[in-house]
Amino acid sequence: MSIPVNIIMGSRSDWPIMERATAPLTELGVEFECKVVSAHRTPERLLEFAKSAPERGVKVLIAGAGGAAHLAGMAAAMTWIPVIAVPIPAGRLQGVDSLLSMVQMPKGVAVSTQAIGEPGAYNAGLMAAQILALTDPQLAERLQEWRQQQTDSVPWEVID
Ligand code: RP5
Repeated sequence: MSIPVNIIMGSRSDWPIMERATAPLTELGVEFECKVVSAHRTPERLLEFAKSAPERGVKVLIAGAGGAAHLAGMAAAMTWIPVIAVPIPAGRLQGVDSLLSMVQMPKGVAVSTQAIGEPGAYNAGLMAAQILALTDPQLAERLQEWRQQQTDSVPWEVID
C-alpha cells in the first residue's frame, strides 16, 4: 500500500515545526511518511526521492526548510506532483528569507507556499488532505465534518 503524503525537511532541527503538519493528517486518517532530505547537503537523495515520488504512489509532497530554502522549489522542479512549502523560522531572519525564496518561484514550476512556522506546517497538512479529498469521497466527508466541528467550536458570544 503506497503512502500518499511525504513530508520532507532540510534538517532534523526543522522537525518541531514540521511535526505540526502531521496533526491534521492524523485527525483525518491520511497516511504520511517524514524524512530529512536536504537540497544542499543531500542533493542526490533529493533527486532520487523527488523523481521516484509518482511511481511510489505519493500524491502530495510537503517540504519544510529554513534559510535560502530551495528544497521545495528543487523538489517541484523534479516531479509533477503538487509540492507544498513550509518556511521554517531558522536563523536571524526568522523565516522571512525562507518565505520569500519559496513564494518567489519563477514562472513554470509551481510551489504552494504556506505561512511561516507552525501555522504554515499545520495548514500544509490540511492542504494535502484537501488535495487528496478531491479523489477520495470518504476523506471529503471527513474533511467537511472536521470543518463543521471547527466552526461549531467558535462560540457565538458578546465580548465586553
Ligand atoms: C536548512 O537550514 C534547514 O532546513 C534548517 O531550517 C536550517 C538549519 O539547519 P541545521 O543547521 O539546523 O541543520 O537547510
